[in-house]
Amino acid sequence: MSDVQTLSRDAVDVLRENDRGNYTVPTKGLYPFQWNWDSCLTALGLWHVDEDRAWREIETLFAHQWPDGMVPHIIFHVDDDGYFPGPSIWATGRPTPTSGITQPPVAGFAVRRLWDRARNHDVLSRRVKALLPKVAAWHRWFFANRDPQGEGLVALLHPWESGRDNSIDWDEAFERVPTEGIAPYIRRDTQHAAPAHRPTKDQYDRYLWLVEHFRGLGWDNAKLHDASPFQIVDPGFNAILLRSCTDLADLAEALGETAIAAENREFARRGLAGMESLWSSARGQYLCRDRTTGALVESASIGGLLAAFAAIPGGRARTIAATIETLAAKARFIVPSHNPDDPRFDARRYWRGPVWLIVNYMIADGLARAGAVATAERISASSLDLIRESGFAEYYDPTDGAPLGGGSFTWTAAMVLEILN
Ligand code: 9YW
Repeated sequence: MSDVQTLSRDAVDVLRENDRGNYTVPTKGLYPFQWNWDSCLTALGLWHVDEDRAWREIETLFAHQWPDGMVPHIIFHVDDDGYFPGPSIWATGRPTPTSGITQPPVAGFAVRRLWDRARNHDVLSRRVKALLPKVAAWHRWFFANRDPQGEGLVALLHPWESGRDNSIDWDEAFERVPTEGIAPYIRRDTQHAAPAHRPTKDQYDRYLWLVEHFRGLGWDNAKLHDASPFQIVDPGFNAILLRSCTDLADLAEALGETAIAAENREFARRGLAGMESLWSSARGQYLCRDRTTGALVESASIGGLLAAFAAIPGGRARTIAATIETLAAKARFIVPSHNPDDPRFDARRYWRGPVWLIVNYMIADGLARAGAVATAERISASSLDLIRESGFAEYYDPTDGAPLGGGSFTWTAAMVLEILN
């Protein structure tokens, strides 16, 4: 068997192991439910195995969309005490329990990519037409609830929304999140994965304070933004949203849904203009903005490189490619989730240094579109090297490639199928 065949076969095995019929768990034990952006990226990998199943992954997610348009970050399809915080802590009152916050809106991108590859558009068009208004409602929800001043960019109200839970980007803002009064709790994640590779207790206390605070407001999205002491405009998150807006607009246009197309085109136009205010020439990348202070966050994380996923100006994309080339001289594997020169960099702790294949995939996709093909290829090659050395882990140490966090990880396997094909 060739190298490519072996990698593909092993990736398909991981997807099968974690398949629960209509959705896929990120990995057994550590994450036993459906996660939002995991599912959308996983659908891309599933397509290589079973096209119908790929669409079903996304349809299942949207079956649990909230009436106001939000698509929650976790759907608790089954009971499982192995994960904390479970449904009783979130207490969102949904028919199938869900969390009360959202995650990077990669669905618009995924749906368009699946459509572009579809073997038979006639068979799929009814199905896709049913999904389009749901994705559009989620995008509308973002701008209505997370951009109250109409800046064109949306804020995260909880680090878990970013998908980059304990990034250095949140450290300063997190100082302002209290911990007093939170209910006693027992973490489960540290029973499945090494505590030194996970967020700290201090961070968990703050994550939970925010959950309890929002729960106290009845999960009313009209109130949460202004009531949150944590409001961060993350360039990576916004780039995913803006890319999804553009992709949804293209798809809607192709299917004759002109109102959805026009609305999403406008979201993308305003957002891309707004992204300029996050650019840092000194660092050769975008930075987060703390909306509570208005200041840029001096933290060179992968969030500012992931911005290349959206249609940013070509010059910005080329600078990001050059920045990634400098990171390649500092770490054996790219792209580290934080710049190794920063004293806060931690090669093994979750989003404070390790490499994540999903982020690699999105950055490489954006750079290739912008013409920075050599860097895009270098990122993809480094991603496959990690798999060959260390298998399908949740994340990897960029200095030595050690596999970290959960094993047999779904979206890592999905990205391998994407890179190989
Ligand atoms: C958690 C499932 C999720 C991802 C996030 C990642 C981690 C931990 O795992 O979150 O408890 O939700 O940070 O991006 O969706 O893979």
